[in-house]
Amino acid sequence: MQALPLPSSRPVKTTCPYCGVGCGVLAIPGDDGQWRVAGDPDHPANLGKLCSKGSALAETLSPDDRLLHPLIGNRPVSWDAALDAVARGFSDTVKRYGPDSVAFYLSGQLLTEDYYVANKLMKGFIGSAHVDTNSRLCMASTVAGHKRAFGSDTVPGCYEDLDQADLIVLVGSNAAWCHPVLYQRMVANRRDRGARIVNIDPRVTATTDQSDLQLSIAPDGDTALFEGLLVYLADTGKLDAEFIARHTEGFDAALNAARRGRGSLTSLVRRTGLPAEQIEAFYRLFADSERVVTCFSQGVNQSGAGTDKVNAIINCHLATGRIGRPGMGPFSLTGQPNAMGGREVGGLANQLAAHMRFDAKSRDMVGRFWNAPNVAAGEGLKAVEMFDAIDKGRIKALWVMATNPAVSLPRADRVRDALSRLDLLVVSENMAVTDTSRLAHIRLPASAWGEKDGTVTNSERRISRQRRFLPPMGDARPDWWIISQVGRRMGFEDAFGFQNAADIFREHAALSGFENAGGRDFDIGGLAVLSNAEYEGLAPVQWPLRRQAGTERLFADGGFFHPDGKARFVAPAAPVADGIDAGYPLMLNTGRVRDQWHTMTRTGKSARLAPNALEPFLDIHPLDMDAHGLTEGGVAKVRSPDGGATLRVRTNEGVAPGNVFAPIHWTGVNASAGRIGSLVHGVTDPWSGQPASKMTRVRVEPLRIRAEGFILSRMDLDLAGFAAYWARFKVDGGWGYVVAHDRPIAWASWFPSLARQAEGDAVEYTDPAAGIHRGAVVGERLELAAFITEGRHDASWSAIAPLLAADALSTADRLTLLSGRTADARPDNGPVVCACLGVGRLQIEAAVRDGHTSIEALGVELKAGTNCGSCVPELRAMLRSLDVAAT
Ligand SMILES: Nc1nc2c(c(=O)[nH]1)N[C@H]1C(S)=C(S)[C@@H](COP(=O)(O)OP(=O)(O)OC[C@H]3O[C@@H](n4cnc5c(=O)[nH]c(N)nc54)[C@H](O)[C@@H]3O)O[C@H]1N2
Ligand SMILES: Nc1nc2c(c(=O)[nH]1)N[C@H]1C(S)=C(S)[C@@H](COP(=O)(O)OP(=O)(O)OC[C@H]3O[C@@H](n4cnc5c(=O)[nH]c(N)nc54)[C@H](O)[C@@H]3O)O[C@H]1N2
Ligand code: SF4
Ligand SMILES: [Mo]
Repeated sequence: MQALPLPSSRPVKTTCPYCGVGCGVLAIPGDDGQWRVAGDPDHPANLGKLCSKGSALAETLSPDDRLLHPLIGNRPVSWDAALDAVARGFSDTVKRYGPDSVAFYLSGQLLTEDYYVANKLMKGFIGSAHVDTNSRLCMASTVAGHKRAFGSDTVPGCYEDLDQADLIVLVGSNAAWCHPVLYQRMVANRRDRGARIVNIDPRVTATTDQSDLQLSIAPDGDTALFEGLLVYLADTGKLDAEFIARHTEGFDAALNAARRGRGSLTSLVRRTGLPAEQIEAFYRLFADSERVVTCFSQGVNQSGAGTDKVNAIINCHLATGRIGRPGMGPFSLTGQPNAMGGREVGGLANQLAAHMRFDAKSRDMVGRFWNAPNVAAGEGLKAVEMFDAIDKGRIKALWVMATNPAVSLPRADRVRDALSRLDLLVVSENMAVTDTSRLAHIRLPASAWGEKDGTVTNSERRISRQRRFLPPMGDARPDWWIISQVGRRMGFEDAFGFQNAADIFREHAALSGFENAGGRDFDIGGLAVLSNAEYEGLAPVQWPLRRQAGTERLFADGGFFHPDGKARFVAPAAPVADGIDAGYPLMLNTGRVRDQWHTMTRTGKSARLAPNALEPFLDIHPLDMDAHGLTEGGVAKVRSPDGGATLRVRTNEGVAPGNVFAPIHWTGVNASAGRIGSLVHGVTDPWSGQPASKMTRVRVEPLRIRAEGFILSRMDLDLAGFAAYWARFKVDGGWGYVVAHDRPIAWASWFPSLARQAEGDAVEYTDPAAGIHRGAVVGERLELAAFITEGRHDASWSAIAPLLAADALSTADRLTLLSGRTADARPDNGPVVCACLGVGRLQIEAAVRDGHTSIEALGVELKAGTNCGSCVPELRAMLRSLDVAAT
């Protein structure tokens, strides 16, 4: 591998490794050797803005918890030994059982170059197509819907459309939290140009806050709603007859099917769960706004009918010719930073490479281009099928890169069992311990954000460079290097001789343009001639990019990628009725919180991001809470036919009765039983194979709590056996834990055995009559503190957390510690609400009491909400509730 020189004193332009908005980031070196991050004002995706997660990136760069050396079992080994073992393991398995006995499971968090090499090795040289990716859980239904409609997986529009639209329809998207910088662009359009926003989501979310119309739709009611819209557009004369005639096929059939499916208004009301007035209000807005963008995300994709939902939406845009023109079009908001890049290289099991399929012509072409002996004969297994095949012993060796399937796949307990049965599990990771890597035979340390180099493609088809500004941590190496080394050791020296990321990118670009006379949408052939220096300096560009500058929008004048150049209307299948199961009366919806990214391996390292959601929770309507014997702030045991989870109960009137909601971020590493994937059923969409992760039937019952409290610790603790329920969160200087016991606490034995996990002198204060138990382990510094109360807990972890961050413990602090405060009675700001600027709940409450009773006034007084704006809905909710309390 050629080592590129590291930049030293100037800011480095790179991109955020989280969501698909793809914000440009400046990494800025400080005099103290620390790095700061800021939004890149020149990047077209964000024009200098970042959200709370992006702003906290510098806090994730520490060596804590990193995987630093290749490990076989738990034994550190040299790279040579590890790579030989991986290559031998895969070669031997292929020799014994054939190419279909091995698989790769990849991720939209790999860079395009990493992804390209992995796909080439498996599909071209090992000769199996069992390469799938976590994008199967994420964007697969959109890919399938795009291909059915357009003949290609093409996002037609660009971000500027969100600035120029008069109506923005959000379907199954909590953009305020999940695509925050784009959402703020939409909000700015609403404020400055008067654009309307319609939010279609079974839940009231932070995205509802700036919407003109909230449609709290029944789960999976979307297809009916958009079929009804197609009929309405036809009946009110809003069709673009010329566009339909010249550029599409199948309109009449789709409209007839929609008329049959829609039935009466009453049946539409029943199928969508929406009042007739709301449906009509939405239809009128859509019909009367020429410039309309429909953004959709996981509420659409993660469904048993996700592909049909995508097509029902696209149908309405094709029927009105509102596609590929400024301010209009269907717009898939992609999840991961490189969800799009993964699609481009063929990371999905049903794609070959460069948006090609497994037809004879494509296989021949790719085989010649790669000079590959063994191009896979046909499609491979999609994620859920792949893990079934592992479960059944048909796949014997698996390499997982940059994803955590033991947490994020449906039926996650079964996935975990299947992984533990593999002959060979190789995991490439940044982190030392994940639920998946715990089961690995071989662990390979991958370079993390800041250390790696390559490209990503965001939601608007824009390719940007991710640049390194740090040396690799420990023995870490870029994923592309690791895969290439294994390829060479498997006997494919020539095909995997890449020296750097630029070599790979040029080959990828050349393949996209190879024998491509315009028949394939993905063509960046124009970039195949970049020199290393040009690649290094590459400015963000949009594809297609045949010979020169990129293309902002596609399809305004047709030019679709079906052989006849026309788009297709697709009539959705009739919905399958969801049977009520009396044993599992509630419908579990799952999704994200504002400040955490997936399984928290990176955002979980930031103390600033933790307080927004400390624990895994279950949001439930107050009526259901009462009906199922739960209490606000209590703990619920949740069960589905596939598994269980234990979650904190929060009432939420924005969740419809009969539904509950839980976040996806907790794992076996950071909670007692927070893995939501263990509950989720295995239903998948018939076209895309994407799991229906938003709709699982569950039942709930209370966990009876006898004592609860918190622990703060400098070291990560093993709490197995110490509490019925616990969850870990980051604090400066160590970790915090909330804990709850379902039995009376035997403090006299409990605390000493906990204290053994820390080094220092144990001190205790207990008042058994009051049910108060407090203990600490102190040395030079505070090592551990545990506060447990029988009954409902009242002490505040945030009041003494500063002691953990301090390098030394003063005598005065030693004396006051167990009373739950610091000696100087440092103000306790409460849990952080505005993560960007670190403003706490108690500070905000005090400011409101002092008369700062508007968002603007709070912004002036505390700066809260003035950076990314994602906490504004929460500030507004606080203002409302404090206002109610005051009157
Ligand atoms: N903070 C944060 N941001 C992220 C991520 C993260 O982990 N944290 N992850 C990134 C990734 S990979 C992804 S894929 C995106 C996901 O981004 P989103 O899709 O916006 O996020 P989710 O919370 O998964 O789901 C969105 C909404 O779908 C709703 N929903 C559920 N069922 C239905 C239904 O039947 N119909 C409709 N219309 N809506 C429904 C849910 O109530 C939820 O509010 O976020 C990206 N951004
Ligand atoms: N119930 C339910 N389940 C879901 C979802 C849902 O909404 N509901 N959403 C689904 C969706 S959309 C997604 S995208 C998935 C996400 O689920 P996962 O992909 O499983 O979650 P991550 O935590 O992002 O896992 C990424 C892992 O890669 C590591 N990593 C990060 N960067 C690199 C790198 O450069 N190289 C290597 N080798 N490793 C790296 C991280 O430390 C982390 O362990 O979850 C899916 N599962
Ligand atoms: S919106 Fe936030 S998470 Fe997404 S790319 Fe931008 S800074 Fe990163
Ligand atoms: Mo995703």
